[in-house]
Amino acid sequence: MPFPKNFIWGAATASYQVEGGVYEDGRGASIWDTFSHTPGKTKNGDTGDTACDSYHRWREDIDLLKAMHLTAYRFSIAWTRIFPEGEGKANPAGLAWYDRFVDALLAAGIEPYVTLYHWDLPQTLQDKGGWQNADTAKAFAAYAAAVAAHFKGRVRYYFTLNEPQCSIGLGYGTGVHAPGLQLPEDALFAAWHTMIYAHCLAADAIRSADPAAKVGIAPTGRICTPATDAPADIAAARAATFALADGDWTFAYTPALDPVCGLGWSKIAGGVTQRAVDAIPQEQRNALPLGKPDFIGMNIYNSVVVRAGADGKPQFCKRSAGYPRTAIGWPITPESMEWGTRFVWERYHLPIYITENGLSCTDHLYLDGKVHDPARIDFTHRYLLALRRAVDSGVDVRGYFHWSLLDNFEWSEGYNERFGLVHVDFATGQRTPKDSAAWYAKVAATNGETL
Ligand code: IFM
Repeated sequence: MPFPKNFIWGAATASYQVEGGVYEDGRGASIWDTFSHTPGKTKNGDTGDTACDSYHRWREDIDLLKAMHLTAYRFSIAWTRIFPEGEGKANPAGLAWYDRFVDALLAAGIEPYVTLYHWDLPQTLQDKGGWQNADTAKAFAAYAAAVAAHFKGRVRYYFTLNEPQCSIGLGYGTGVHAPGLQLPEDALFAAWHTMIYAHCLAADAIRSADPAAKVGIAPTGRICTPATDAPADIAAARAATFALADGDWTFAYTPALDPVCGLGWSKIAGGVTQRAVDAIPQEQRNALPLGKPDFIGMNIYNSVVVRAGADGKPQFCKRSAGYPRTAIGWPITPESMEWGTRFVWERYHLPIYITENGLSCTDHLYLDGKVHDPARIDFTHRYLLALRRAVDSGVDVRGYFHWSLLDNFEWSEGYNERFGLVHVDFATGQRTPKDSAAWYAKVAATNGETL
């Protein structure tokens, strides 16, 4: 059975992970330039200086999307190409590059889904406190307004933030991502809040600049799936999915979605974070309704199994020995698609896009010149079947974006992890579609009928 009519099939990337060209056309430095150039921060000292060289090879990327019958591309705009200093005067050369790119996508019949912030904060703003400074939220809104006004009528779908869980949790909490800070809990929550405030101001700015544009946010987070179909296990899995534990609250959907979907902060505050919630200035609380998204983007990779304990409370189940996992070591759990989307739909009642899903494999060119990646085909097949079960049960899922179109710069893992449907030789930039690209092309062409 096919997916619903008008279901969107796409692929996703992010600016710093694929573009390269970091010194071109007046682009300013971002925190990832600084971080990746700091010794010891990324595997092998890898940087995004060249990445997939999409800044120059973008026509090939569009051809690849077309060859896969994909009708949507989720990519991010590099804030520092538009505002090299984060704010102030826009850079015409930066806008011109995205003009060429967006126009070519549209000419190819591919709808742009633009992410405004995929972790590459202008370094100049970081120097003024980054997400610890509420002015960053205002600068983000000004950037969003400029982009929405410029691309009015050409870009219809925006995601403000990609995975605040990682920008804040990993960037300001554990410090394994840029800018590499390790803030105490209250300060961490304050930075988190600035980012949510930024989403709200930006959503408002986009809608003012282009009333026809639709705005979403693309978080990730812990998904818990029930050990059995027993109602008690399902209730326990749902509760554990949205629960916030001190020390682990950054890795949940709740603190990203509750406040902007009208459920407020108070339900998510517990322990240490309650103090920080109480400290949010009234003016910033008042902005929350502006951030109500038109849809939710979910970046789904895996989940944990939960059962109801004797007292009904969630109990986390141990994974079986030798459980299936990807090259990076993440568990393979297709059920995360079904239950994750169901739980988020039940809680927020907003349309959902799967804005990321995929895996890293140890892909290489075989003697026959091809890249055989049966693991990616099997993984994606299983996750899509699970997604269709959710759709069949009434969850409003509008589209699926595979992560990623290309092998690319995997942040602190450097180029070690290959997530692409298309293999990239990082020495030459040569693209080779993997077997999974041909397989996914059939899925897209038949709207999932072949699954
Ligand atoms: O590569 C990342 C992406 O930038 C954000 N979501 C997860 C992907 C795989 O780790």
